[in-house]
Amino acid sequence: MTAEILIKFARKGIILSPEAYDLIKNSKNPINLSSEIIVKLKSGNYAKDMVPVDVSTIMKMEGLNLEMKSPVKDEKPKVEARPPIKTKPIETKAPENKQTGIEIEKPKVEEKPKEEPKPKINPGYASEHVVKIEDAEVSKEVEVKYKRNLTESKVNFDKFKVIKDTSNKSYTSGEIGNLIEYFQNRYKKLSGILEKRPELRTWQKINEITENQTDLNLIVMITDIRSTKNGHYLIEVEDDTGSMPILVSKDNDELIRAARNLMRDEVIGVIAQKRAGQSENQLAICQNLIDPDVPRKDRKEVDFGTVFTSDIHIGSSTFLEDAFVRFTKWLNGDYGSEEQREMANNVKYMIIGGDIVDGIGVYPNQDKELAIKDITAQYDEAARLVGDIRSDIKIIITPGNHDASRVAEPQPAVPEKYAKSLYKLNNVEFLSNPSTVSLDGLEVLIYHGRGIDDMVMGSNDFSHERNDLVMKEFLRKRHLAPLYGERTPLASELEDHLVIDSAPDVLHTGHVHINTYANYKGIHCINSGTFQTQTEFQKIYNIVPTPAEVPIIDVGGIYKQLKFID
Ligand code: D5M
Ligand code: FE
Ligand code: ZN
Repeated sequence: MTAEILIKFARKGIILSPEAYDLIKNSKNPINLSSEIIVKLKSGNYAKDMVPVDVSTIMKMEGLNLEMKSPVKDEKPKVEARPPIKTKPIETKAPENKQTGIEIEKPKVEEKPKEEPKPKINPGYASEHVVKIEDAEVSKEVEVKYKRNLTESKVNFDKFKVIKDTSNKSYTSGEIGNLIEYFQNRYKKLSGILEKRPELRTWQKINEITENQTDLNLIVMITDIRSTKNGHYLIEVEDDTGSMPILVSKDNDELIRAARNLMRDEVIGVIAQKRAGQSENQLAICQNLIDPDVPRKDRKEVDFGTVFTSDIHIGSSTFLEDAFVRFTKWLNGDYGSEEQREMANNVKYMIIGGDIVDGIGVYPNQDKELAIKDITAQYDEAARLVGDIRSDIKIIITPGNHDASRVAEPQPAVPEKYAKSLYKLNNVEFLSNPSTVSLDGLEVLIYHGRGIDDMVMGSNDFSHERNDLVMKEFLRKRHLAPLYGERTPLASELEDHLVIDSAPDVLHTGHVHINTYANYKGIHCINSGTFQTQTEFQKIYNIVPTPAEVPIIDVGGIYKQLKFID
């Protein structure tokens, strides 16, 4: 916990006075309070370099949740510290079992920002691909194939495959042993990927290092990262046989840059040197850091279109129903220029990557912004709107943090009991978050995207706007939530389902409400934005959404972004 708080601040270039640290440590929820303070500092006029914070700075911050721990009963921290992957389970306390029933997310920061959001030009935004769907007259004779309830679909979906769906694969019994197995599994999967890298062909375990050896090739999990007084990084690493410290020297620019984005709990290859005669696990000097990374992929030349959506937030008073109806009309061939209707006619798949509804009780005072205050009624409304889409488009629905699934990831598919009316539509598939599908050979990894929040909080190099950079980092790290249990509650499973087992053709995320596009080694990295305007909660975080823009991988495997709003 101590290290966690200090690292959190250190990463943001904030120095705490010992008194300020004590104040935070003794608060009821130190990790949340730390996040609140960091957010406040980031939205204020503070210098980018080291910011000193003492008790009076904290006291001056309005609206902080500064509740102190009661002296009798200590509050259990939200996330248990990760046990070393080599230890055997002993009498440690079991982590919360997250899989029973629906959980409502804990209240988050409630304060207003001091500054108005500034309009920015976002280089991750795919402006050159944007096509405005025109408000063209469509003649009544236009042929609408397979309109719902009119004609039955004859489209062949034989080549559609679910590659990975974790909905029914929650084995966790909530024992600490599972948490160890979870991390051992993460290590095993990622070391399996790393050991194929030529630089790591001769890798060894920490306990195999001999006294006279100088060159070390290791595959390790990061336990701790600290910057030293002299500007070096000291990384504590472990494998299933032992642990040791590695120094990244400030004099190696390239390595220091790579080390900036290292995250606790990620698995990497380390090439390092130690002095001969120095005992096995003494400090070694880092020569190279190797990410698991993805191989380059060739573009799949598909003969159909796929539309990517997420964060529709049906039930919210800020849901853009008109724009969404324009989108469904376009899909049905009832809207847009002739060429645009032709594009719609080729669409075979539609993905809804989470937050189809706004849910209830997701953040404080959300009910004030709800048009529909009942979760089942929200899914009924979703079924009405989505049910209007022609029935020969296969619709894949995965949950987000606003849906009626457990909040811990991986999230099982939205349960039928809340979404009966959606389940009645025969062209809808419900899958987990994350999940992987093959759309007639086009492999799509769907992930709602809470891991993006963690990466934004965990590194100065990332922001919500440039979530395209975060998606690339996910692919390099081969993991969708590298920072265990920061903001993304992870269920302790026997298998780490957030490891990117195989390189997809498309990585589809949402959650952030900001459309971005990047192509990383031939992989389309797509964030599908939202159909919701800015909420009060997003104002706090200065998140300016890009609503009603729908990315499409069109015939030929070409990326475009369709705009349904002026
Ligand atoms: O997320 C909507 C937006 O709010 C998205 O840009 C992420 C941001 N968000 C959501 N939760 C958090 C937390 N806990 N910290 C920081 N930013 C957050 P939605 O899931 O639709 O509410
Ligand atoms: Fe959302
Ligand atoms: Zn979300």
